Amino acid sequence: MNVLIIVDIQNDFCAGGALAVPQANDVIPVVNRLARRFANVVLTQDWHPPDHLSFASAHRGRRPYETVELDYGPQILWPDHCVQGSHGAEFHQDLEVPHAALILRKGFRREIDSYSAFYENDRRTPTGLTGYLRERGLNHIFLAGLAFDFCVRYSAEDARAEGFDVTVIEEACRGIDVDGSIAETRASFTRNGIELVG
Ligand code: VGL
Ligand code: ZN
Repeated sequence: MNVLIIVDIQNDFCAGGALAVPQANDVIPVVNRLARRFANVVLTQDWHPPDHLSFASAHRGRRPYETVELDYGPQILWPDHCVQGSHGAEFHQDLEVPHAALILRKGFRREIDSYSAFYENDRRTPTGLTGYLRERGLNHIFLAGLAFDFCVRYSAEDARAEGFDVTVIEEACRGIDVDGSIAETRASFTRNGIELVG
């Protein structure tokens, strides 16, 4: 059975947001239309405490888009974004998916970022999403949302590694592109048997 996972369509990733993804707002009507074709929909929501270690502001002398070493390996630093309870963390008001059955929040632990909807950035701490999808018999995952080269990418790779069939719908995604990360994402999808359509 199919499930659509809509990744992080939140104010901070849209126009005027703290970590705005170029052309992010263009995907909202595309995603709304797409979602109507799926009986099963999951939304993810980036959801950080105010002093999250993925924020450049949490590291003295560091700037956004620099990379630092954290306990679990390299971490790109971001502008403060998607702070729990803030306007920036809310879903964009034009996102219309009333039948979404689950909202999965991620990145809520101060010490670990979580791009993927399945595992935090230590690649070991599960979010519980695999169990949810398996218990519900949802074995083919379609992905849409923001950002193509971070949260969509890591979610797709982990989903594939967990044994799901994975299709990423490119016209329903937009990327950030840090140092060629969009091209790298496409190459990784090809290598890993992740279908890219649209
Ligand atoms: C994301 C960077 C930081 C994303 C989240 O949703 O792709 N990117 N936090
Ligand atoms: Zn984040």
